[in-house]
Amino acid sequence: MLQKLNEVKTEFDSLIDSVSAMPDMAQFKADYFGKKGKLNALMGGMRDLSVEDKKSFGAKANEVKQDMLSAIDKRSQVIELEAINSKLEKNRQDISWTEKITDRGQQAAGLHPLTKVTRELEDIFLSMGFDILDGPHIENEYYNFEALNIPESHPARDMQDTFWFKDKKHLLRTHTSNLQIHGMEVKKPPFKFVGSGKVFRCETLDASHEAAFHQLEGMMVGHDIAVPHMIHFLRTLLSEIFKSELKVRLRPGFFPFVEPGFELDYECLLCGGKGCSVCKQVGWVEALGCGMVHPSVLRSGGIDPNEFNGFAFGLGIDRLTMMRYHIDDVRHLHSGNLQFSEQFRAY
Ligand code: FA5
Repeated sequence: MLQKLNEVKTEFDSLIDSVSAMPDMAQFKADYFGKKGKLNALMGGMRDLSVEDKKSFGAKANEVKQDMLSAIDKRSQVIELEAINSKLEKNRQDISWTEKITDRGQQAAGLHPLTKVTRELEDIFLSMGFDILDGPHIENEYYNFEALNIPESHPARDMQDTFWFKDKKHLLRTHTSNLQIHGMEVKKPPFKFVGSGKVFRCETLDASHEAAFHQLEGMMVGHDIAVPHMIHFLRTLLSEIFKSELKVRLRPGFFPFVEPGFELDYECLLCGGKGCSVCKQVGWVEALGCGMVHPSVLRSGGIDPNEFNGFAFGLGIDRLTMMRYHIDDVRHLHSGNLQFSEQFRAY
């Protein structure tokens, strides 16, 4: 019996390393340990042994059994590891292209010229003690028109071609003047703030007109504020931005939310005032609208016009950026063309 046990063990040892897949291992295990397995068959023969021999054979058989089981475990682990490795090998991905990307050289990112100018404008106003506010692009009639002294039937509503939502109550703001109302709702006078962002108009596009462009709104409310205060702030702003005196002219302008109202033009820096497509051959470019805040607008903001007054202005950031960097068409700014934007990285 012992000899047979040794033979079974020797055969087991010589075969186990040739088992190379888990289903085969299950069969191999059953060949020895299954009901009709070789080890079970041997155990069956124990019936004929003396008690003494039964004991010693039983102990030996158990020892061999444990050895075989742990050999099966070990071999199974190897088979599973090999299966994982071969799967990985089959699914190997070539990611050497990532090295090729870095080989092309990494380019430093840069800010868009509009972002640069907006940040400069905000810094200038911060240094003059203004706060910075933000407001929604999607507005209702009240903030964009009504509270700004533009009632429903007012012809001024047609001055800015509006993108309306289907509900006919919401719109894409046509100017940043909505910030005046939002600002007055959260601030107690005296105050001064600016806020900038995108505005939208259903415009015919040309070198100086975009349908989605940027404005910076400013508002200052307090006691005894007069037009010269407003001119002082706007002059300071322009000379800081252009780092030199710029030829400007102020002319009367109509906006229902200011009285008196003005428009400020600067000499076209692209043609030096001679006339070009940006200034429509007149030598001047419309930079901003401004004026003394209309009493009914102050009232919309809960401010008593008998006690407080102030000025407001709305500046076109795109056109200012064009003058600043000598860009001859506003549409370049919105083209998303990297060759265009990259020129400004160094500025
Ligand atoms: C307004 O939008 C008034 N809300 C400005 C204002 C604010 C007046 C506070 C008084 C008090 P206007 O439509 O003129 O005004 O636009 C202001 C500036 O935005 C213009 O001077 C111009 O520089 C710029 N702008 C206007 N339309 C366009 C356009 N289609 N593309 C690029 N810039 C534009």
